[in-house]
Amino acid sequence: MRVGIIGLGQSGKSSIFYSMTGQPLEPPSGKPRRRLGRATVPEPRVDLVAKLDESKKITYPEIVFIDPEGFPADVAKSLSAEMLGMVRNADFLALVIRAFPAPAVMHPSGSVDGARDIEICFGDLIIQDLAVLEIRHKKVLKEYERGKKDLTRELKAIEKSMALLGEGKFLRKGDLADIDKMQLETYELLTMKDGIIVWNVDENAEFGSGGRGIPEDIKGKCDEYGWGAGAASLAIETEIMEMDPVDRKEFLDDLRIEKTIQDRFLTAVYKRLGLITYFTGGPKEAAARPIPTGTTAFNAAGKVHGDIQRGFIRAEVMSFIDLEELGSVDAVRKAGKYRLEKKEYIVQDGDIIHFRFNV
Ligand SMILES: Nc1nc2c(ncn2[C@@H]2O[C@H](COP(=O)(O)OP(=O)(O)OP(=O)(O)O)[C@@H](O)[C@H]2O)c(=O)[nH]1
Ligand SMILES: [Mg+2]
Repeated sequence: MRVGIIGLGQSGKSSIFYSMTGQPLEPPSGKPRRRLGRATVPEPRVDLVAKLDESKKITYPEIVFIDPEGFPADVAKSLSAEMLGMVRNADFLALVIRAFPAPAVMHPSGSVDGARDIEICFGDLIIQDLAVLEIRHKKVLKEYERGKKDLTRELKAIEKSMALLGEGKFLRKGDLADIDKMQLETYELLTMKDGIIVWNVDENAEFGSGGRGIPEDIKGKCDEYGWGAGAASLAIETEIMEMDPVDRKEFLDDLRIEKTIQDRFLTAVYKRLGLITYFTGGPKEAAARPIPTGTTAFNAAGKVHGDIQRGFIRAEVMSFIDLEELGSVDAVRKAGKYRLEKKEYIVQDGDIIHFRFNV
């Protein structure tokens, strides 16, 4: 799972990247580049799975963050094609919007106006998708006119999408049929992706909407485009990262912050992408594996290893709740709660699966 961070110059992109991955801010390299970092999702259930299986290694779910870096701040008044290219293969976008005044930090547009910046950034996502679709349209049309009539659907999907973008709509919110969306799947269109606006507020702001909260109209705007929105002070979050755990707890209590941006953000990504977690265990490794809701046992197997999918026989499944309650795999078996499932079985959150396969 990959999350692409985007935003205007000096909006707080590298600050949130630091809060999520622990990779500190670096002096600007002067050249645009992609920084990659990993965040581990807290998942205490895998600890119990590992304990019962005496696994040597525990693997927690991970989310990779992409921080496009090195764009000269004074020209980053909009999202450049180069920056957006760096997050094209992300599954989810985080758009950082500056709402903190801090006169010492320059704003590429000269003034702090979050609503304006969202307008600009959403517009840039639309422009980039239009550019991609225009190129595709030319190519597909040419082949279609040469007689490749099986391209009719794809051509229609492209044209419909271009019209929607032309009206200023995001493709995820436009009335594209599923079949059209399928035609465009490989294009990695930005406005098809889900995302969240991170409203980066002043560290001294008061609580509530317009202060340390997210203004109602901004929230409304995000709804309209099918995105989520949340407020955070990335300056405070950066400070939290630098503390040892004991001080951290006290600091959070003092500021009446219940959860850090890391907790909040990772939970939100899971929810919005409809991810659930299942587990595999064994003496070598116990792993928590995120998958989209509705994934079959067969496809889940494929994510562990191609061989396991190819040679799939059955999935042995028990649920984490039963294991926790009954205390051992044997007890789960005795209670008749250890099941054998076929390829088509839809994996549930908390399933502990042992794949039987033969290659
Ligand atoms: N006062 C204040 N400063 C902040 C806040 N968030 C970020 N900053 C500062 O703003 C500057 C830019 O933050 P970065 O996280 O580097 O922003 P960026 O979007 O990665 O910047 P570029 O990569 O240069 O486009 C840094 O000096 C931060 O310390 C905030 O909430 N309050
Ligand atoms: Mg940066």
